[in-house]
Amino acid sequence: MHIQWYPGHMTKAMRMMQEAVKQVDCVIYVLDCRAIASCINPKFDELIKDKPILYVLTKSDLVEQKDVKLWIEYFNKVGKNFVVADNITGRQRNQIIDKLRAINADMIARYAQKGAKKSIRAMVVGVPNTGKSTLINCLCKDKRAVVGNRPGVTRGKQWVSLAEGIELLDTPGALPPAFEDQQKALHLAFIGSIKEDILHLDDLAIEIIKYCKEHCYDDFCQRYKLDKIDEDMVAVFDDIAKSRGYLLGKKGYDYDRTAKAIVNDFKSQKLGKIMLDYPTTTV
Ligand SMILES: Nc1nc2c(ncn2[C@@H]2O[C@H](COP(=O)(O)OP(=O)(O)OP(=O)(O)O)[C@@H](O)[C@H]2O)c(=O)[nH]1
Ligand SMILES: [Mg+2]
Repeated sequence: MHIQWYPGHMTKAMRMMQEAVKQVDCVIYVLDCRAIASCINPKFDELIKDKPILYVLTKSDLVEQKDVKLWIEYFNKVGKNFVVADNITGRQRNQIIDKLRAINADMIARYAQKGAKKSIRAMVVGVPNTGKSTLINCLCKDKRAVVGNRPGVTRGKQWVSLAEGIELLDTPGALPPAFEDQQKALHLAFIGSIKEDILHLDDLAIEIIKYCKEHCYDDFCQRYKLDKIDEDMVAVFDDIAKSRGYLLGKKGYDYDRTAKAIVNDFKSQKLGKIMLDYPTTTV
């Protein structure tokens, strides 16, 4: 399976960010805890290299705490500013605001010396569907930005002001123009950052089976009441369809329904709280 998705609206989004970055003091770089390394877009890194960066690791509720700990150790080791967050509870709101103030401390001090108070302007960037708009809504305690569980929900740019003197710029999710590492592209597909229409559902389901075979064999067997995961992918589809009763009359098994079930189960954590990337690669 080869994944490539770089629609026109992403080129437009990158251009908008190139202009906007000149007007901001810092950047909030949103990474999905399930695939932190895959969410790194080298094009963002280039764009924001001169700005203070706060990494917000979202969707921490979708991974095991012991796994997130490995990333916490990593970020501490390399000395990057970060907050692990879950936008469902929004519990880390004050922590994020404090860190934003901390990374802008020099600028705040410079203005204070002149007796002036300046708001902090932060641009929120990230690959699609990582929770940028949801994070902004958590921070402003309102549903100001539109959210949705699919890539490409935010299209234009949108400024949102917080009472604390912070202004946040929501931006559309953008991917790298090409994926050199298809493993990362696959992980992005698994977390819903790639538009489903360009992925073949059965191919994606096969990749999920292969992943589970290596990383969560027992959970997979238990979910579909299988004794084993067969070497032959068609046989795995047959076994699951049989156990689930996904039949197409006398014509055999319903592979579309089987593929859909596998993909949906994976995305809704029915196959476990899976962290796809471990901190072995440089972020
Ligand atoms: N479980 C969980 N879901 C989250 C979290 N943050 C966001 N979501 C969900 O993730 C989906 C995508 O959220 P958005 O805020 O629209 O993501 P985005 O990064 O703005 O996406 P684009 O605008 O398409 O780039 C939505 O269904 C959110 O409800 C989180 O911390 N935990
Ligand atoms: Mg958005």
